[in-house]
Amino acid sequence: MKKYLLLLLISIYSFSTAQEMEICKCNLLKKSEDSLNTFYSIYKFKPILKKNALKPQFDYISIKYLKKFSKSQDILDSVEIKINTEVSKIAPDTTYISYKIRDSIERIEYSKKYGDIPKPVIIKTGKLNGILAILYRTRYSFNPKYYLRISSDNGKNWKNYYTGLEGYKNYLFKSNSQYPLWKDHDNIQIEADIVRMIEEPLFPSSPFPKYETIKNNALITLSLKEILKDSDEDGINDIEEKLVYFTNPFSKDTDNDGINDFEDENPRYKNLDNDFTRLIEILRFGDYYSLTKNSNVRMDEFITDLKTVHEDIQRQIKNRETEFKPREKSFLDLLDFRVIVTDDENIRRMNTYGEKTIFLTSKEYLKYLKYNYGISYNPNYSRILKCDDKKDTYILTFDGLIRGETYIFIKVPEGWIVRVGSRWQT
Ligand SMILES: [Ca+2]
Ligand SMILES: [Ca+2]
Ligand SMILES: [Ca+2]
Repeated sequence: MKKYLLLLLISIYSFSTAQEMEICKCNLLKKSEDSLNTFYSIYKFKPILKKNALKPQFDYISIKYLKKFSKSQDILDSVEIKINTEVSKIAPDTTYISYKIRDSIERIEYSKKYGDIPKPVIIKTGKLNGILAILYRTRYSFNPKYYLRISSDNGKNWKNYYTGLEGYKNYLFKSNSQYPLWKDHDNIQIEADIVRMIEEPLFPSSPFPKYETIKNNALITLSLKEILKDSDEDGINDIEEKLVYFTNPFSKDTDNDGINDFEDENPRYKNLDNDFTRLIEILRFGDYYSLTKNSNVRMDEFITDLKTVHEDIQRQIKNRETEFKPREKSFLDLLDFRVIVTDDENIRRMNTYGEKTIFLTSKEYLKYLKYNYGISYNPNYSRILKCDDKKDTYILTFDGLIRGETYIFIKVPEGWIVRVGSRWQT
């Protein structure tokens, strides 16, 4: 009788454990600290203190406050005005048409350039003793970054320098500043509002963060000595290598693969090509896993065939480009990148198909967040771990901006059987 009771208890217990645990028992995953889940579960957004926002972020920055200053509310975004004017002429529920309008106006406006920088992103230009400078911001809407582009030969050649500053963190540079950009040969200056984020973006309900202005009359001076330092002359200044890319500021080619840090789409890790990298590439780049046998969109179980993964993904990308014509590439596109957080060596070395990607370990990511806004939208992969109780079976968790999944992979002669164990979505 006792024996039956025990059996009954065991069966109740195993029935109530999570579905993926039935397929895969993995102690390492339970103990693992490389998933950011724990980090997110205790993370709570808190605005930085006002007094900290007022402190200069780096020692090459100095701030003074002006009696007479330009007002940021007088800055007109001429591209947005043009778009709104055109969109207001159509029926309110035609999202697709308004998207088309936005796209066509942006294509025209962003093709107007000063040097090689599209005019809409330029904050201010200046010339001193024949040296041209452009202060501009990148287009990424969550964390636009401020850069300086400089030419000593009247615009023939330009060099690019990250200022270490992100839009809104904590300076909103003013394009209507009355002060000349060059303060003197060693310093540039720009008027700014000092702001702090008071509400984080929340997807998908409120995708834009909210800000509060703390001071509206600052004049920020940036000392060029630090900003112009590009020790290894790979085109990325030391500040950006240290704070953004986590590449080696003293090596042109951090991962030693023959491609220089600036052009390398995965500058920190040499690409690998094995069954694991191909599998992750299918999950990440295969359109809705369509590179699989008998596949429906987002099936919970499918078999991957690994032989032609690279060619298949490339073909999908080509097809997409004929459907949606990509915009003319500008210099700004070269500064665009993604961050993927993972402690898995194979995932860090996957092919990224033209998407500049910075792979960071979970530890590095916490450092990255000190200088870059990034909470909640950079995807995180756990390590691919072997299940303790099954042969050739592995488990992986993925958490992204609006969805997350746990995968179980089983190695079979033709490729992998992939099971989606559990899934969340906002
Ligand atoms: Ca460099
Ligand atoms: Ca470098
Ligand atoms: Ca390289």
